[in-house]
Amino acid sequence: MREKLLHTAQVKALINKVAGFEMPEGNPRLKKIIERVVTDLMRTIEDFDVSPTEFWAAASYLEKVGQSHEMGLLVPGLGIEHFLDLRLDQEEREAGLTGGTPRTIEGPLYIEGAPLSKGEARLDQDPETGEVLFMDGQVKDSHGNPVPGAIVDVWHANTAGWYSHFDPSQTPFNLRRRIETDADGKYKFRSMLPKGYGVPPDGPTNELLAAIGRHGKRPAHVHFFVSAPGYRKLTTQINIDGDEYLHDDFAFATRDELIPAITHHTDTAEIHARGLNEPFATITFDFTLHKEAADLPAAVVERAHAA
Ligand code: MBD
Ligand code: FE
Repeated sequence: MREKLLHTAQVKALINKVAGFEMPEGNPRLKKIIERVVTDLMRTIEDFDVSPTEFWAAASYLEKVGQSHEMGLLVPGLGIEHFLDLRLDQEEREAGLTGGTPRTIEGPLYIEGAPLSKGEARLDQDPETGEVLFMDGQVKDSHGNPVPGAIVDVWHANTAGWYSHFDPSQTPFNLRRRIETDADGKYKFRSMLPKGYGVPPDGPTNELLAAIGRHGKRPAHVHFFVSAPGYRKLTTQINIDGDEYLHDDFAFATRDELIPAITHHTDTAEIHARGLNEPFATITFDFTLHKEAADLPAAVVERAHAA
């Protein structure tokens, strides 16, 4: 067995300097985190006998992830965004907060400032072929009382699996709306049933996933931020039941409570009553929000958004 360099005084001294421990300035917590990350990286290099050529391939890889703006894909793909959710869940549980609609990851494709309307909205503004979706529900507090004036901020992919803003073929804010709940805490919208998303096939996220035998597909889903004054902001998604990737999401966002029943309506009279000529789908889904309270982790996650 070769001696582990990491255990030598020389490398310990090196890491000590690297992390800034010898300087009075700087953030002490950050120094400890840098020490840990650098140590773990050196341990990985040593344990797996990573060659300099391999190491520089990894460094260029990360540079490419940044240049391709795919950090927001790599993070969920490696399960880290879901892990951050699990930690918030754990902190809330420890504070005695249970029940309510489960959170799940935001993902990288939210855009601020979608059109706001009261009670209802139509999300699809670009012409598409697919199945019309009517979704409705109620925002409630943990006692089941309606929360009027809540904002349901909803966004999803089109029938080809692409999101407006990131897909230049769609008009701004297509399939993105904010809906304020009515006096009964209710919201409803009309849209088109989305298709599942796949990471860009030629991008660095897919490159890594393929290299470890994985895919970059998500089941069809609809994203939500639900917020109301005095309540904890809920970041969540619903999945479209029946999708082949429902329990094989590259981003690990599926949760059993987030797969509402979907009804496909084929009755001609029902179709005509909706002013349609083709079968359509309906989903009803209620959101339960927790009251904001002291000693809870921040429910609002600050992160950079494309704009
Ligand atoms: C998405 O639509 C998404 O929601 C996530 C988490 C990652 C990539 C694309
Ligand atoms: Fe998404």
